[in-house]
Order: sequence, then C-alpha cells, then structure tokens
Amino acid sequence: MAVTSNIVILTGAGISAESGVNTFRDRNGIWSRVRLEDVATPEAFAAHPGRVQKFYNQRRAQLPSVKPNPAHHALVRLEQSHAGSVTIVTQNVDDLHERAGSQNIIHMHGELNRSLCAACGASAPHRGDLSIDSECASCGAIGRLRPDIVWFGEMPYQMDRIYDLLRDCDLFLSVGTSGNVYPAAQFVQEADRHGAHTVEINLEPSLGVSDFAEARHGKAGTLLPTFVDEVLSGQYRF
Ligand code: BV8
Repeated sequence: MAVTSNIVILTGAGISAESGVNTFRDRNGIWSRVRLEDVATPEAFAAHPGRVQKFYNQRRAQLPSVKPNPAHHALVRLEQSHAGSVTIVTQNVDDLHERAGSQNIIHMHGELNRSLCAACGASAPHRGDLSIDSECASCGAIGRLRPDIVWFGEMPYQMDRIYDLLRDCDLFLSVGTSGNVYPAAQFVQEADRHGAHTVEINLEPSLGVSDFAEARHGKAGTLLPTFVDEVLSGQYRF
C-alpha cells in the first residue's frame, strides 16, 4: 500500500437501502412502479412538469424521516482516519452521506435538496416542494425551477474532476450499485487501467462484477464497517 494512498468510493442506491430509501432496479424498486422515461428525462419534464415535480417532491419529503446507517458512518470513519485522500462519488441524490458527517462528496447525479433554474442556470439549496409556479430567487423567472437532478441524457456533474480522481486513486471501492447506469458503471475500468485495486461491495453481483479485482456480497451496513476496519488497521493491503 502506498504510504498515503488515495481512495475513491462510488456509492449507489444500495448504500441507502438499509436507511429505508428505495433502490431503483430491485424487485420493488422505484423503476418497478414508474417508468424512468416518464419522470427522469428532460423530455418528461417538458411534457409533464407537474408529474415530474410531484415525483421528486415525494422523494424530497421522505429525507427528514430517514437516517444514515452503519455503511454511511463507516465512510466517515475512513475519511477521518485514513492518511491519504478519501472521496465519495455518489450517484445518490439523498443527503445521507452529508448527514453522517462525510465532507468530501461529489454528487454526480445532483441533489434532491437543490433546485436548478432552467432560465438562468442558478443552482440553489431548496427545501420543501417545488411546483410549476416556483420562482427563481436569482433571476425571478417563474415556472422554470426544476429539481437539481441529472436526468437521463444529461451530463453528470464534475466529470473532469472524477476522472482525475480515478486516474490517481490506489483503491476504488464500489458500494451498493447495480452497474446499469453510465458513465458511473465504467469507473471501475478507468481506475483499473490506471493501476488501482478495485473492490465491489453489493448485495448481489453487479452487472460489472467481473471488472473488479475483488467482490464481497451482502449488506453494505454489515460488510462496509468490517472492510473499513481492515483498511484502517493496515490488515488490508492494496
Ligand atoms: C450521460 C435520476 C453523457 C436521478 C438517474 C441509451 C439511450 C439513452 C442513454 C443511454 C443509452 N445507453 C446508455 C445511455 C446513457 C445513460 C444510461 O446509462 N442509461 C442506462 C439506463 C443504459 N446515462 C446517461 O444518460 C447519463 N448521462 O451518459 O451523459 C456522457 C458522455 C460521456 C461522458 C459522460 C457522460 C446520465 C445518467 C443520469 C442518471 N440519473 N436518475 C434520480 O431520480 O434519482 S440514474 C438512477 O440510477 C439513480 O440516480 C441512481 O443513481 C442510478 C444508479 O442506480 P443504482 O444506484 O445502481 O441503483 P440500483 O437500484 O440500480 O441498484 C442498487 C444496487 O444495490 C443493487 O445491485 C442491489 O442489489 C444493491 N443493494 C440493495 N440493498 C443493498 C444493496 N447493496 C448493499 N447493501 C444493501 N443493503
């Protein structure tokens, strides 16, 4: 292991599952109840803004009632005690990493608690419901505020920074993601190509499991605290 090693952790919906947040592609996941084409594309928002706002209002309203679980807390311990850098790149739009206490987080698919103005591009913290009549505090436009979420067909956030981190990391850890959504599903290949050790922690093998050097299957709330203990004690070498 390098003396000060860099760690990148990609997280997905599975890390929040034990907190009570729905995943997307499991049997009872969000996409079993609603078609992503109807709520998570710019075209859906243009055609049915009220339906899309309602979908995200419901998910935003759930956030205060859920709490970070042992998997989120384990990543805080890792960030606080690891000698090198620890960066969480999350696909999740919830705020559980922040509420657990992690500091170094990239929300590549946006955040439920932020709004984005389609007129002026301002992104701002937002609590409570958004409606088709909401007013932008920056430019005053009415009816142009949307959730600050990266929809299918849109460019995820901070891609240049993420690829720099992947090229420089010594350990790439993927937690709770099925490997269905690009570009996140390709990060393991990028990290591997640049010499990182790669590990998957997921309830079941993801679509990309064969790309990882190592995989541990089971609940993140159980496996991740153990994995972090191994890394911090020096027992786990990469
Ligand atoms: C882009 C909105 C260009 C937010 C989300 C064909 C047509 C059109 C587009 C494409 C196409 N083919 C490919 C694309 C690109 C497209 C894409 O990937 N489509 C897929 C469907 C094929 N991607 C894009 O459009 C992206 N933009 O590509 O821009 C570009 C070009 C070059 C370089 C860069 C970019 C934009 C993607 C936007 C994604 N936005 N939704 C929202 O409403 O929340 S994606 C949605 O899926 C969620 O946001 C989530 O973040 C993401 C990933 O899902 P997962 O987190 O993996 O969740 P999932 O339910 O699938 O899996 C959960 C896993 O956890 C399971 O494996 C389960 O077993 C496990 N689990 C459960 N419980 C536990 C557990 N594990 C551990 N412990 C547990 N307790």
